[in-house]
Amino acid sequence: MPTFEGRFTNVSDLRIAVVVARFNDLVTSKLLSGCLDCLERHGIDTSASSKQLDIAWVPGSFELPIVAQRLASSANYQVVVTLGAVIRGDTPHFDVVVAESSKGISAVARETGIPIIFGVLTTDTMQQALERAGIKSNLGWSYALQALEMASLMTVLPPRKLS
Ligand code: INI
Repeated sequence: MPTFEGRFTNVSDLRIAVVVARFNDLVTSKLLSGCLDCLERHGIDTSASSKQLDIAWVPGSFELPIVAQRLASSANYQVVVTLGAVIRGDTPHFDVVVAESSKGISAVARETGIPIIFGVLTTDTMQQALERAGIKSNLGWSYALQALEMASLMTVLPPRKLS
């Protein structure tokens, strides 16, 4: 009985795209910093001339799925990380933005077969979002780890034969 697990090593051929929402960029830029720090410490070249990492900025979390879809379907990346922050207190249409973003991101992953990491913070207050983006811990770091794990796991799973 095989057990399939992702690893965090052998990253030299890995190509990753990160899509970041500019809305609440006080939070999302910190998530991005945490994400890049983790990738760099696991051996990914995060320099400006990197061939392993591309970053795309979108206006808000609502736009994450369409850009994740374009990047995932390019066949240039083994995993895509999406980063956003939707804050209930400041957002009358919080539920709409969160639902569209989360449903869209999971649909893209299933459609393309490329793992898309859901790195969208959904909190009641800006304070809670900042706590998760560096004041207490930085979830950007965790999203990067999940990306490495999923990219690796997909290489050891049986190939998709049915569409
Ligand atoms: N986008 C976010 O990422 N977070 C939010 O909290 C937010 N609020 O508050 O509305 C938000 N709105 C913008 C939305 O994602 C789209 O960019 C916009 O509706 C244009 O399509």
